[in-house]
Amino acid sequence: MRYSRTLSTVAATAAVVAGTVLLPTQAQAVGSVHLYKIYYDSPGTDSRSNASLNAEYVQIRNTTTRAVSLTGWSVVDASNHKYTFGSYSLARGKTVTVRTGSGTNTAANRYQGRAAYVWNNDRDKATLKKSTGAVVDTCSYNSTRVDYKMC
Ligand SMILES: [Ca+2]
Ligand SMILES: [Ca+2]
Repeated sequence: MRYSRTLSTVAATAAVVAGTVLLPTQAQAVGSVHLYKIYYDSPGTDSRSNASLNAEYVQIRNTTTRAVSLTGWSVVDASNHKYTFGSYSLARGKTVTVRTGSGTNTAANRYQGRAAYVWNNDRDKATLKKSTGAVVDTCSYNSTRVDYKMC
């Protein structure tokens, strides 16, 4: 028992060392910034109240190991309604919620400041673009049976 425990301790130590050594290489290859969820039919009657508008949102997640600047990035719908991020950095492992209505921007919530809905209740398509216009991700849905889409 003592011998095998020593061996496993050595193995575990070696794994930790190997992991540490490999981490910088892996960090660049693992994860992405992507569309995560679209909540397109806000709960209840679509009254266009600010609360209802803000219950409609699109989420973007950063699964990389580094903060990613989204400054100048945009999200557009199928009709080319466009939201462009101002100065903003999405921390590693975090999700940002881009709400349709008005509000005060925070790290977790950004506001499009619209008076009408963006995400159609039946079908639509979100496209996430870099400031260069390069497409990072897309997410489509075509259903009225559910109120949101996990991308
Ligand atoms: Ca609704
Ligand atoms: Ca739309």
